[in-house]
Amino acid sequence: MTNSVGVIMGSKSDWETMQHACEILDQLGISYEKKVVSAHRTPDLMFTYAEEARGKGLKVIIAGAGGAAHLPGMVAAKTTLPVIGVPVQSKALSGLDSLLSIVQMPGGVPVATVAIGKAGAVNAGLLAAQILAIENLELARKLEAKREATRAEVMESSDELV
Ligand code: RP5
Repeated sequence: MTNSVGVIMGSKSDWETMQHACEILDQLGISYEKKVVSAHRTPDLMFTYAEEARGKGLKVIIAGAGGAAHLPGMVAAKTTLPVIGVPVQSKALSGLDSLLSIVQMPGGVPVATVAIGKAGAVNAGLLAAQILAIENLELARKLEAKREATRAEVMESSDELV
């Protein structure tokens, strides 16, 4: 089966964050692959991955990294697939370093940057799904149902206030 989304991360230590993107993809029945690809430790693998991504059927790449987080931007430089960058919360600077190194791309090479940490990973999964849903009505309906479930949950939480 061809995977639609490539979820990559700079280190195994990023999985704690990136698993939340994968959980969303699982919930929506989206096929994906997950892999550790490091901009600094495995640069050749990173370039090969980005160059081969479209050819193997991927439609969106979610790339998470922390610290000097070059992975999303470098992958974006080598593919025209949409790349969503997840800033992983670093220990030294709480992810501000990750956020700034991912979001401040030069004009011409976009990375759709989401929030630091778990919220960002969740939104990366959802954003990838919304991109795929442009041409997939069944997936669009699943996303609408998910929004409706969230809405109902929030309405119920009001009743629990004492
Ligand atoms: C980055 O360095 C990774 O994305 C990770 O967030 C950070 C630390 O990596 P480890 O030292 O935990 O492998 O490349």
